[in-house]
Amino acid sequence: MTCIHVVTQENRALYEESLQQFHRLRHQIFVEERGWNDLRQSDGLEVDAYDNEHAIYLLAIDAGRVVGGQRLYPTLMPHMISEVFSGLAPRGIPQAADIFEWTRYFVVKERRTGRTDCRLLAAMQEFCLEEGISEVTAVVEMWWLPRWQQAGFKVRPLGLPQMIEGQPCIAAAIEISQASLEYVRKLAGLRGASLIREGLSSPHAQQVPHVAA
Ligand code: A1S
Repeated sequence: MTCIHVVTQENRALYEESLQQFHRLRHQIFVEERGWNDLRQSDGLEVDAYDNEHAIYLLAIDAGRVVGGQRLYPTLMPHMISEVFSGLAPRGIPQAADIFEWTRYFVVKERRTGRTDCRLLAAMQEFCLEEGISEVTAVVEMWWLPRWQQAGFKVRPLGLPQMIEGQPCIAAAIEISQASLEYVRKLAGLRGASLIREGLSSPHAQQVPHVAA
């Protein structure tokens, strides 16, 4: 059975093998499948500047195998929108202790039936609600907008779309709410809380850094 595990600096020692799989899958999916060649690494592991002690991973794991994943990162730290894509948010980049950036979202090919996807979306809402996170920001290709709408997410564009590597992309902020969680939980066929927090003191928020912008 697939479960979504929360992995942070605090419990990563329990998940070294899963994290290795996650980075390898990121390379297979983002570099080899999606063609994001700037991310190519000779060791076949996709690791970037934000894979550090502040990153929080929500990993979909089935019988020891990572089948999907995503990353959250504090916006009070320099992050992808502030450092690379600031032009997509011309009226200001949302940065606060309760706003996290959402990146590196994927489901492995064999699980692309929508179910693992909905579980990952529900996990993101559930984790953020539990941690007092009110919004997540993301840079996405435009096809995410109807997907989020179908998932019941409330989305606030941070600017107009721009072409990035031949694809129209947008920066957006997604509201975290009980209503969104309940909506996507139904789509995922979940009745209640679903996150595994092995080896973590709960809630995690005390470890989330409150760093000056
Ligand atoms: C940053 C993301 C942030 C959120 C953090 O009938 P279809 O096949 O057309 O239905 C598809 C499309 O409508 C759309 N879709 C998926 N990939 C697309 C693409 N590359 N271009 C245009 N539209 C695309 O979603 C529908 C369902 O997709 P799916 O793959 O059949 O199934 P599933 O289970 O919903 O999985 C969706 C995801 C996006 C998770 C999966 O396709 C995936 O992991 N893709 C590779 C990783 C990726 O591109 N991640 C997003 C950027 S990270």
